[in-house]
Amino acid sequence: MKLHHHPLSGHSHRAVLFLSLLGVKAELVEVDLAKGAHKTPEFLKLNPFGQVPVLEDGDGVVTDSNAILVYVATKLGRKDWLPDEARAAAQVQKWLSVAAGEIAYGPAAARLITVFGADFRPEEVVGRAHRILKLIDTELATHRFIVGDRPTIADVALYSYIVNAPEGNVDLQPYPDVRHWLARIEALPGFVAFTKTPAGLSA
Ligand SMILES: N[C@@H](CCC(=O)N[C@@H](CS)C(=O)NCC(=O)O)C(=O)O
Repeated sequence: MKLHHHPLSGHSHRAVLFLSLLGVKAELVEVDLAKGAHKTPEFLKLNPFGQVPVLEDGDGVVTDSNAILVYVATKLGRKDWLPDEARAAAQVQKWLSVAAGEIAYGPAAARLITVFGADFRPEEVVGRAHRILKLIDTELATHRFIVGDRPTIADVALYSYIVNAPEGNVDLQPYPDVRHWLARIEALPGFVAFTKTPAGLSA
């Protein structure tokens, strides 16, 4: 497998982290976003959205971080990471939606302002980040991972932009259960960290 990624992209980190947790040796290809390498005709053939991450597997191409998590777990038959029992599967899907929704438009967007100069309203995205972090903190008070006592791809999808939320001026101090959960993910065999940037509260 070949993964096109960028080291400061949390969406890319989801895929890098999951491959590493599963012990899958993938070739990592860094896409130079600053130089617009993701908008070249060659890259747009791989992903017409012009975004990382992109996974190539033989003749097949999978785009979108959460789709990559689903693909890799399914291909490797890892029902521990992507359960097929109805209720657990629905729970995993719910949190993947949160990762693509409130997390992308909350802590990820807040970090885009401070790290990449994105033109979002800080009060709006930081407020959204705190609303979802409070809900996640409450959820994690009763179980070790987001869908129970074992990690799933939902934890991987949520992790990257939450751990680096302080870079977007989103303080994690009010969320002790979130901080303990981050530490539990970091203790998993094969864990690889998301690159830190001295920005926001992390400066
Ligand atoms: N829904 C996509 C979003 C991916 C995404 O937003 N990637 C960013 C980097 S974190 C990107 O490539 N941005 C460049 C652009 O949109 O032009 C996913 O989950 O992979």
